[in-house]
Amino acid sequence: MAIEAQPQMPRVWRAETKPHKFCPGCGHGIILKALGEAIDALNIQQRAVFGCDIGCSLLAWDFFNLDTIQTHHGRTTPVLVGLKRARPELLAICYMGDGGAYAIGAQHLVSSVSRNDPVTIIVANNTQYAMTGGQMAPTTLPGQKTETSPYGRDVELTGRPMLGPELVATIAPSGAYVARGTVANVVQLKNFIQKGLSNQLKGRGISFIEVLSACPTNWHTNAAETWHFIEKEMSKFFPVGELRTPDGEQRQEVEHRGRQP
Ligand SMILES: Cc1ncc(C[n+]2csc(CCOP(=O)(O)OP(=O)(O)O)c2C)c(N)n1
Ligand code: SF4
Ligand SMILES: [Mg+2]
Repeated sequence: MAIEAQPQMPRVWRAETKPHKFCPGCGHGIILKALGEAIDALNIQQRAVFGCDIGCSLLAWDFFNLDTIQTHHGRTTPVLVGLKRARPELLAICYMGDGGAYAIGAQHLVSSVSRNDPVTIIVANNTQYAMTGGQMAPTTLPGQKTETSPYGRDVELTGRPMLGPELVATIAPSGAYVARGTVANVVQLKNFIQKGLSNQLKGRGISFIEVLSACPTNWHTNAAETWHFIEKEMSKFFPVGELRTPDGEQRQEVEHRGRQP
């Protein structure tokens, strides 16, 4: 039987809202709202492709009215780099957790940064593997208790917390944009994400934004404790601010408090 060609339906862009699937108090929803607002502000809906990883980030697979690809543990970056090479006019947004970006997917991140791939990577740092129940990740703070560090992370045994943006800022060629934002400052976060997307629009180089994010479910914290942990504990190790701007200039305002032994 002959199959009739379907008429091409025009894509309709309209403001919609839907309930999210994250736990109450989760940081992912805040980051994604900032991302959505940045996409709207730049009016790039028709060119943007959203890539999400395995982990709680994948719960965003149907949030945006954008073409979306979901991959596993840090592979979002190479998959979207491939897409960007095939379709350079598209805007590739790679969204993943700290486990995906800095553990099993670390080699993809390093390779991509070395090549200065023109994609925008956003990493939600919640100091652990959240979706699988709160295991220790490269970002777990010294002494922090997780499912796999019940007595607190021993840095002598397991190393110090991974400083993703500092690593990227050190090895990225010129044209890179690198920043660390926080869900505790959404206006600044949206600004950082918008700058990262603009950098890709201008074809300058890779853009990398880490975001300090909340996971009250696995931290076992109430609202006040959650905020305290982000603002007082996490930001001590992971200083918030811009680390590299597209002209290659190193920003000075970031205090590297996390480097202390
Ligand atoms: C290749 C691969 N390895 C391991 C897993 C198991 N796994 C699923 S989610 C997850 C943790 C993800 O943690 P993170 O990237 O930090 O995201 P979060 O859930 O914290 O937002 C792991 C290890 C997987 N799905 N695929
Ligand atoms: S487990 Fe943590 S990161 Fe995952 S949805 Fe719940 S609060 Fe968010
Ligand atoms: Mg995580």
